[in-house]
Amino acid sequence: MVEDTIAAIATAPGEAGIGIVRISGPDSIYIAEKIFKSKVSKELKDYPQRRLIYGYIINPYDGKKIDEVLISYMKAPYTYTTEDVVEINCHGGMIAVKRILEIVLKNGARLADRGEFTKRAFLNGRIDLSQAEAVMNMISAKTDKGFDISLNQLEGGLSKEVNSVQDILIEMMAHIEASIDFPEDDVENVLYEKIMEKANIVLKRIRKMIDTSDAGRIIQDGLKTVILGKPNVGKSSLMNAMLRENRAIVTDIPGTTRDIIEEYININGIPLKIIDTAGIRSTEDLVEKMGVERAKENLNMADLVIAVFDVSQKLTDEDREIIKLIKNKKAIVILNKTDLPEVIKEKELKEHLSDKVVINTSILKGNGIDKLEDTIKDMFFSGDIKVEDEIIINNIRHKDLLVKAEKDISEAIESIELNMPLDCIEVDIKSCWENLGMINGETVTEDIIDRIFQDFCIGK
Ligand SMILES: Nc1nc2c(ncn2[C@@H]2O[C@H](COP(=O)(O)OP(=O)(O)OP(=O)(O)O)[C@@H](O)[C@H]2O)c(=O)[nH]1
Ligand SMILES: [Mg+2]
Repeated sequence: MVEDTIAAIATAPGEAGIGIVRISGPDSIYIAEKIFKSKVSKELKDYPQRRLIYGYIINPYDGKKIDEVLISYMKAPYTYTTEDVVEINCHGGMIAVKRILEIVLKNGARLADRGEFTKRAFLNGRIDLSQAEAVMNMISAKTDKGFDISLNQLEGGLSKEVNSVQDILIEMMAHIEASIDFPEDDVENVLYEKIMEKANIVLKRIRKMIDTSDAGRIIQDGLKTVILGKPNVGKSSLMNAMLRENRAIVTDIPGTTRDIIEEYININGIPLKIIDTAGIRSTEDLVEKMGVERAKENLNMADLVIAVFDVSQKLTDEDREIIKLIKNKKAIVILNKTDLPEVIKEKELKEHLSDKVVINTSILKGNGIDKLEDTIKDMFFSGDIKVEDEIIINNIRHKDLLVKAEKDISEAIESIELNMPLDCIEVDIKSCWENLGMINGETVTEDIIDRIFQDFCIGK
């Protein structure tokens, strides 16, 4: 258990109805008693816990009112951190929360580090590491589905699966240990068979989790979609049409967009992180040149490219460069400006783009956008993803560890096939167990824990 008492502003800065200052630790109720004055001249401890109590925060040194508040206190261990917790609901905005935090700190609390409340919940054993990480993913979720996946993890969905796979690994190690200690008790062949069977189950279950990670990442961060094309073909117009607002500047001057513009949209339930880029061309203009470089950099990390061409203009070298750039990418080709007389023929372009879906649009007239949106959905999600009853990996750290665990168990299987000595096999099984343990925090080191919580927001 931690000895000191921490405090932080738990709500986001800015104008709002209320703000919340949260205190956790052994002194939190004592501190609250010093600075709180109820409307009906009772002490804080005269009220039951877990109730909102109306009154004032006062400066205990001069008795001056600091704000009108609703305060509640919750006693250990049934709290977020498992410690005594006090929450002060005060007026929103910058001033009230800051004043209250100051007075709380002056009376014995220490300013909480990032994620320290959740870290305490983890260190005190209320939640495991994957659940703590789920909390952060809920806060940073960009979509409803992303939120639901993390909610499932917070409720222990992922932990349960990881623990259960770990249990199988422990059984395997126990079998091996027993036969090393009492070699005459078990017929070796039977043991190898038994271990093999279990190893295959472990492999299957780890793979099943890994298989969800692409969808999980897309749901969490959005499908990274880069709009690419030479200048003036209608890339920014497309972005605006998909966003249904005039986000990017559109003009008939080639080279209008010079930096990348990123926005989140939801298309048929799929979150898209859509990125408009500077038109690709060789240019002497330094700013535009950097924009073109950025466009190409973004291309490398894209899940999907929407390549836009202008059918009213002849195919140029710039178009050909685009065709080359998207060759090995998941891409949809847009033939835009079909309201104008067609100069590029679809057939001609299709010769270069054998495998790509081609959609005709007139963004100006609003034609073809629906078809584009349907195509995106079909490309990435054939079925609907049900997040309620499925474990979906939406955290890159978890995915990396699962991949390591997969490698360990695959190596164990290989060793079993080769009839390697039991203690060799056990090494891989143990490593697999350890890698899984880093997901739920069982085998994780202090510096990794610190690093994980560094990414949290203040006050959580
Ligand atoms: N006729 C016609 N004009 C269009 C269509 N879509 C876009 N435009 C026009 O084409 C011009 C360029 O559009 P933008 O969206 O700025 O093109 P861009 O590809 O973003 O251009 P850069 O940012 O310079 O690379 C604007 O005048 C648009 O109104 C279309 O379907 N038909
Ligand atoms: Mg543009």
